[in-house]
Amino acid sequence: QEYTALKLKVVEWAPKAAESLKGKIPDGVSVYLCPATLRPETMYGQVCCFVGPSLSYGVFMASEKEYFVITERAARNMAYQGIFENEGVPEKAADIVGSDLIGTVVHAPLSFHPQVRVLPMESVLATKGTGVVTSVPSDSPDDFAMVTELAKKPDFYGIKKEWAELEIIPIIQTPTSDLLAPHLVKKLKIASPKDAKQLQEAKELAYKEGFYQGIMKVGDFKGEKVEVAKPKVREQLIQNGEAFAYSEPENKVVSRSG
Ligand code: ZZB
Repeated sequence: QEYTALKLKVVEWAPKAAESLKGKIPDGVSVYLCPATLRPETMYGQVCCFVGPSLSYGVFMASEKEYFVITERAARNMAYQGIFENEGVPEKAADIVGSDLIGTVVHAPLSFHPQVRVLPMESVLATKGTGVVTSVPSDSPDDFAMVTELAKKPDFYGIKKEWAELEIIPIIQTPTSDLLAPHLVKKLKIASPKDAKQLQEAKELAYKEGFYQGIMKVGDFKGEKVEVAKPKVREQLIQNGEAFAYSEPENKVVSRSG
């Protein structure tokens, strides 16, 4: 699976993160949360960045001046792929649990909302991507369901309501809608992030319709087909040093028949 890993630079740590990282990261370095995405063309619509609250993350040295917050598993893959200056074994500066990252302010490249918050999402898998997920509720049904839930129960999730209420701006026009994810969530009567089966269906529909029938509504490739714009946006992000290519082996499914 070939992902685009985005670099969301930390602007301000949440108090718990600041406390737990104190003295562990050199002064003057940039620290980034690095979500892995298959939809670089949707980055204009980022409204927050999800971490799994109970997942373990590390702060890994990518170069002398840049550190990445990702899972240990992703760091090992990256070290192996030559993404880090030191090839081989990743160098970890600190450990941090997802819940301590919540509330951290990061800079989201290309987004209409240049600064977004780190928010919790229980369904983030430790075994996929980097364990960090950037949220685009206009085009990802999972993300729309989650931000809706967070805005409904901010106290339960230990966040401020306004962190989950950034405006959802249309990014891609398709024959059915310019806000495909909210449209599908409504159409399939998805009530919460727990409706996993319908969310899976909505995701598949959104991928297909977005990719084959979508037209960019915003950005440098406005008016172009998503199919055509996707690699161009990706290349632009990489050229600007705001993203990098990250691939991971397909998860092996253990066959019953051996
Ligand atoms: C931004 C984005 C915008 C995404 C969109 C999707 C969509 P998939 O689809 O299952 O193969 N993701 C990445 N890592 C994780 C993780 N560890 N746990 C849970 N979700 C994760 O996985 C790829 C997508 O799943 C990624 O692309 C990421 O969300 C999320 F408009 O990034 B995406 C219709 C989907 N639209």
